[in-house]
Amino acid sequence: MSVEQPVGITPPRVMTIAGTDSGGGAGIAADLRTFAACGVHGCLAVCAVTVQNSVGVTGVHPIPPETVAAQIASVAGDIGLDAAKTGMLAGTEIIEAVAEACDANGIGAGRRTPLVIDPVAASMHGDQLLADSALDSFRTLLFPRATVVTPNLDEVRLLIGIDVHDRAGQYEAAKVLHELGPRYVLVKGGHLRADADRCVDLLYDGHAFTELPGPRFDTGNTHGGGDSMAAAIASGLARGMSPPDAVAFGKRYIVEAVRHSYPLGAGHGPVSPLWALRPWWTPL
Ligand code: PXL
Repeated sequence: MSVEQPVGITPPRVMTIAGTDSGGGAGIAADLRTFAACGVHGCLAVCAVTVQNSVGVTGVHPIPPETVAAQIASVAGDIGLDAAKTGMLAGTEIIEAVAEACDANGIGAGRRTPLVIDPVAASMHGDQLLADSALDSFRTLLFPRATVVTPNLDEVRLLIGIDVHDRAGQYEAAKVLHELGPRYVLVKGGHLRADADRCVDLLYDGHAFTELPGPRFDTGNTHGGGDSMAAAIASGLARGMSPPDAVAFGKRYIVEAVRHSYPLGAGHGPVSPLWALRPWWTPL
């Protein structure tokens, strides 16, 4: 008998720079499950700890900005990163620290490590996850560094003051957001009431628009959906896909995650980032 050799090889490495959700539905919990489902190794820089369940958020505790930056530098300097994404960043000081850490560690559009910015501002209950004063830092410090930004329509309204009610509004918002500097803008259509039976996301690269249609599911269990989609896009980028291919990959992924969403607690349940997991614990 000899000892066996393990068979693992290093997967693509992706970092989420985001907040925790004690209910395990959104934020870093969703991102790490998405990374696992997309075949990449997930690393994390915790920016805030939230106290929340399926009904709402009752506490937000930001991490010191220098600790956020140190997590990024520590991982980038040793493990290396093939993509990164941001989620809940809580406030201006953390956004500044993240922008500086991205520059110092080769993260951002045109650099070694592509960057997906999900401009998280509020939970689906309307609980604030970003200080109002931080919106400007998002626009000026993070958008110009982004490979892809992935706002939903609430975030579009907060960021650029455009209330989108129809497809034409989605196009207009994409153009205005692109002027803030990201390589690609994905204006998600999940909150568009005009689309009763489908959900059309719109990708814009400054020249061409691509509509990504998908089904709409009759469910309130979409907690963590935006996080998972951005994490899947970052995973696609880490796997070497072009941004349009990574966004299409993310769309395919999130449709299934919402199809498999489930009730949890008395409020909004989560999407299921691990929908693709084969249940190895049941008999084949
Ligand atoms: O889904 C947005 C989001 C991101 N990050 C954290 C959250 C939420 C929504 O509740 O709690 C930590």
